Amino acid sequence: MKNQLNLADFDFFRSNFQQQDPLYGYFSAVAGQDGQISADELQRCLTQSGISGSYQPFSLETCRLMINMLDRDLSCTMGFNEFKDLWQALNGWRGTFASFDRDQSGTIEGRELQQAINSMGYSLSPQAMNCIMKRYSLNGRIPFDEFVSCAVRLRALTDQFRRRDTTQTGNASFQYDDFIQVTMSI
Ligand SMILES: [Ca+2]
Ligand SMILES: [Ca+2]
Repeated sequence: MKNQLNLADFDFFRSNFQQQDPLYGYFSAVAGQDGQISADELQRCLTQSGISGSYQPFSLETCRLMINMLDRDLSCTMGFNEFKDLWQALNGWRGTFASFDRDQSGTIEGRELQQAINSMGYSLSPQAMNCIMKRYSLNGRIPFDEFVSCAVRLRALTDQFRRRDTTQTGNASFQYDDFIQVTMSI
């Protein structure tokens, strides 16, 4: 009689566990045979899932960003665990967006953005907030998909920065090539 689990048992349990996850059926239907979600599959699935509600669907560019941000195994596609992380993050951002869209215009404006960003744990100067408004708003209004795009980049850039800010003082030094790699891939 075996009293120790071997790796094959572990894989069996893990895949059983995944199959019981309600998101898994959905994930595998979207991912198809290769078991990975690409940017265009993600776009289709997010549009069909209705996660953006009455807001405009996500652009392919935003979908690509979302995959890059969570692509821990650097496959350029999204596996099940990465998809679960995304699902959780998206629900969080949708909640933040809805709760800070105080006038219920379906878009986030200047002061609402400041509060939303603070609530996500970032503290940015008015100049940085201005840059974000300029980059993501149309006539001073930020729609949901742009808001998600902004949240994705802010999170990914902050992660990259913190990894290099070894003394945790808000200062990091980048080599030129490293800086280009970080900013061009996000
Ligand atoms: Ca991946
Ligand atoms: Ca609003």
